[in-house]
Amino acid sequence: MTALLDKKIRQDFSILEQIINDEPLAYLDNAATTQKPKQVLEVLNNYYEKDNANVHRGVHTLAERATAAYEASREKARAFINAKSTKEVLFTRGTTTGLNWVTHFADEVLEEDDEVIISIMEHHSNVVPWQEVCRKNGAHLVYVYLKDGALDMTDLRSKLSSKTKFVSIAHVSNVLGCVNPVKEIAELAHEVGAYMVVDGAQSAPHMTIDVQELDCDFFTLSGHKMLGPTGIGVLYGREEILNQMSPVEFGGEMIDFVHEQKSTWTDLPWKFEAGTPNIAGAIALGAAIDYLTELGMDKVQAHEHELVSYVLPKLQAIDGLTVYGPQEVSKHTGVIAFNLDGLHPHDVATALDYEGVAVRAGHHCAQPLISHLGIHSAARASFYIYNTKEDCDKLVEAIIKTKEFFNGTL
Ligand code: 7TS
Repeated sequence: MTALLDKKIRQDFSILEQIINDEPLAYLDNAATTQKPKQVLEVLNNYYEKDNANVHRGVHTLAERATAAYEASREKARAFINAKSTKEVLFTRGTTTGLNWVTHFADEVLEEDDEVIISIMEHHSNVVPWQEVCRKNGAHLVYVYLKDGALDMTDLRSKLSSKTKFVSIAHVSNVLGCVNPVKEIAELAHEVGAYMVVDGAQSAPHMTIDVQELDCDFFTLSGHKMLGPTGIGVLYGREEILNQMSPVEFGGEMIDFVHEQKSTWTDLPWKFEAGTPNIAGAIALGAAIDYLTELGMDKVQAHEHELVSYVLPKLQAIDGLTVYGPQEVSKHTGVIAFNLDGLHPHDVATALDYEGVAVRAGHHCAQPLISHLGIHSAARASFYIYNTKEDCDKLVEAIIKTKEFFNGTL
């Protein structure tokens, strides 16, 4: 039992106590979204029951409380990723919004024949906005491919040039489960004068993040993948860049002064937060950050590593089962995508659900990767702080049972 489970954290997640199809639930779809502990739900509820008011405008007590709690969460998010200043921490709807805002900046910077480098393993939210901005500006989207189930750094080096203006890479792949060396890539990107964008949707929930150490220009995360509610996330941007960058949305909250024909913008970070923000979401994200910080991100990572060390060899030993991404335990995070020979992953996921095991099946919003792997889809188990070795055993047993069932009937 790891230090995390000694603290009996499962008691904080009553949703996990459910019986699904006569079986205790093994929730292994954490890369899609994580469950929320009671501490986060209490903060959310408490805000609406006691402090609900709009932020940055009222002088009454509730408005002051709401504003203070909202801005306190920004400070928690700043500390969580070690940004220099809260000016660099923008609240968004999530990673997708964050990456769209970055490509809005790219739209102001890119010129014809410039290049944007991404990898073949990117989530659609780190592909489609770049496709659009490249198409509009006559720039080219250049892909880095794989080696041994992970990013091919030789390929990346060979594609960097003075034409490269942005490099945008997932810190952790939501399919391959590999960790990309984004610090090293940021250094290479900066050598050719390019901006470095890190999609941290699958890393921020699972490891310590230090944007200053990574030396990236932008970093995105989604609150719902790290115990927080949906509809809230963070875009980190280097202050000098955010100062140059135009706001993406216009309206209330983000202005300094509005004249009849033109307006001026307020300071960072509010210049980017037009309209009433997701106040409750931001405050609850702050509670999620408190929860994770109290556990310790090193312990979170160690716990998941222990689960992967336990389950990956068991999965690899199943005849006819292919695990995607790196095969070594040391290189694989708690995202494990797989296929069973001759079985459609949707059938596998449905059969696992009969056993109370929740996994995702499909293209995982990474169609370029899925095509590159020469498959149509995959099943995926993904782990988090509240998962146990019993969950791992349930997964393995349910897969073996599914295999035997289909082999017997096909
Ligand atoms: N980037 C990566 C690497 C992701 O895994 C996801 C979501 C996103 C970006 C987008 O995050 P959002 O919060 O804006 O939606 N990934 C998944 C997944 O793997 N299954 O469901 C959502």
